[in-house]
Amino acid sequence: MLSIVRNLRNKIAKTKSSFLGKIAEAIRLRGKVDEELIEEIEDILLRADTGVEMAQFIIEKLSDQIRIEKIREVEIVQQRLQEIMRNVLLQDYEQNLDFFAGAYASPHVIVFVGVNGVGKTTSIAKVAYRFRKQGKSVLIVAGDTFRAAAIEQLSIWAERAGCAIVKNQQGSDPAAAIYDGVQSALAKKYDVVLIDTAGRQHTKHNLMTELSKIDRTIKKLIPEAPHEVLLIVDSTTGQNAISQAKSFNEAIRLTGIILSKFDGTAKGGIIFNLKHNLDLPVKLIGIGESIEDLECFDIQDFVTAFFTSDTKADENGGDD
Ligand SMILES: Nc1nc2c(ncn2[C@@H]2O[C@H](COP(=O)(O)OP(=O)(O)O)[C@@H](O)[C@H]2O)c(=O)[nH]1
Ligand SMILES: [Mg+2]
Repeated sequence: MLSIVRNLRNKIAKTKSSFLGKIAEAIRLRGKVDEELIEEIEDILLRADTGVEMAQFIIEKLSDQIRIEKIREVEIVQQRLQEIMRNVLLQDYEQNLDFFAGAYASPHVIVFVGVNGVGKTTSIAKVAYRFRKQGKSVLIVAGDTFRAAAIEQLSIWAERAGCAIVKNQQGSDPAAAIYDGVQSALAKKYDVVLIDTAGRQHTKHNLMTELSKIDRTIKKLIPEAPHEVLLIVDSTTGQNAISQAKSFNEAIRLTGIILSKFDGTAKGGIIFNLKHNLDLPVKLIGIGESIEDLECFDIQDFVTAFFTSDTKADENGGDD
């Protein structure tokens, strides 16, 4: 548990320093508690993609506390603000089950969806790698048949993760490729099936319809599958995530989010936005480009990693 927090803290050091660091800097430079300071903080929250409602909520709470406690010292403002932000994340906290340890069907079918470039293929490799480390047999299905390069990229990752891959010709019907893949997984008794899909804009109706078709295709073979449908959300692109999630969820029932690229983004506020606007849990968090850079997302761990002071991070081998 501790090592997860430490690893997470190191990996998100940049995100943390660009988001919380900017707030700390603004507070220090302003040096006094006034209206302008509050506005500056609100501005930073908004630019970090917390979303308007969340920023307003945090600022109102902070203003109330400043008034009630008659706060004059900027250090106290800093402390109160962090407490408020922590509480937002921890409110209605539910322990996420360990994504990789849950009891699952055989095969356990997971579909990865999202817009272009968010990290679907990379996330599949990371998930495959984790399951493989637990001794599970994993079959990856190349459901992104639009580009030959996509099939090629996935093959390379499958090899690195040490798992098998089913791929059809470029340009072939993705639903057919997925049908073949799931059928093969059933015949060969794989433990886990990971299905890549092409990136699609959530506003393109025909592409979203295709996702529904993929869902039906899988159900033909395994009525209760897919067991998970994960939407990959790119932390660096922020706000749009909410409308993406809503549209994808209409085409295929989502079960959770993978928040990718949380290392080195200035927009760590996305986590507040998702918490506030979506009913879907963030299940996994991507914290780098290598195959090991994925953690099960637990808000408690995240809050500890994100809000513990840098001095403590340094003691624990932090790199900032
Ligand atoms: N820094 C960082 N980069 C990531 C992460 N996940 C994916 N990427 C990068 O994002 C780019 C797009 O990833 P890819 O998996 O091809 O996205 P896809 O189009 O959704 O399949 C690649 O350059 C990845 O290395 C992450 O967690 N952190
Ligand atoms: Mg891809």
